[in-house]
Amino acid sequence: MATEVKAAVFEVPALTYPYEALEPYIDAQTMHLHHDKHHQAYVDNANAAIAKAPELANKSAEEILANLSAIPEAVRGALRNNAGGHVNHSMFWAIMGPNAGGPPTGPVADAIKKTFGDFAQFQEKLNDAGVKQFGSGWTWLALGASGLQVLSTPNQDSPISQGLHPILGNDVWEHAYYLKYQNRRAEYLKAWWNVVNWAEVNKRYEAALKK
Ligand code: MN3
Repeated sequence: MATEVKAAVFEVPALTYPYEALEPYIDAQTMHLHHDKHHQAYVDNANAAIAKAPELANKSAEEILANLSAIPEAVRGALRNNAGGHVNHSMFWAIMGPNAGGPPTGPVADAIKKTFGDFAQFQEKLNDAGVKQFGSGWTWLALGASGLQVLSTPNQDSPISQGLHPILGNDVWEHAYYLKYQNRRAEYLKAWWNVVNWAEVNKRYEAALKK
């Protein structure tokens, strides 16, 4: 009997903390909808696209995003949006946590200071990029050939597709904040720093330095 080889499929990673753990900055209902419904939809849509292009089944979502021009045109847009959504949100859950926030620690703290002057100037820059991102998107700290940089991207576009390594990112889609903050995106961006897990951000920074 032939062994059935199951194609690799993407899965939503479980949260490592309770849904209510980021209160009062991010409410439990937003976390439930965002993690269980929105992220699941990106994963389902990415898997549906892979099913149409099974030659991609052995590629990681990051590999797909790093070279979108190599992806068959029939599924390129779907994977840009949905593999992007999967990678972006997987990072997002990981870089947040309870009993977090405060000033950065470790090597990323030094790099932020060196690049942006101090933490406050970096926060202002990242928040500003988030406020100015028209419509839906993300605001990022990413590592590139010339060091750290702040950028924003529309929709679920990943800095990976620009040859950058995302270190930290905040979701400025309305689904990330609307239940609690309504139209007040700037207020959400400011509050979000209270849930940043710098230990995890440092892990990503140190991994990116080696790439
Ligand atoms: Mn989102």
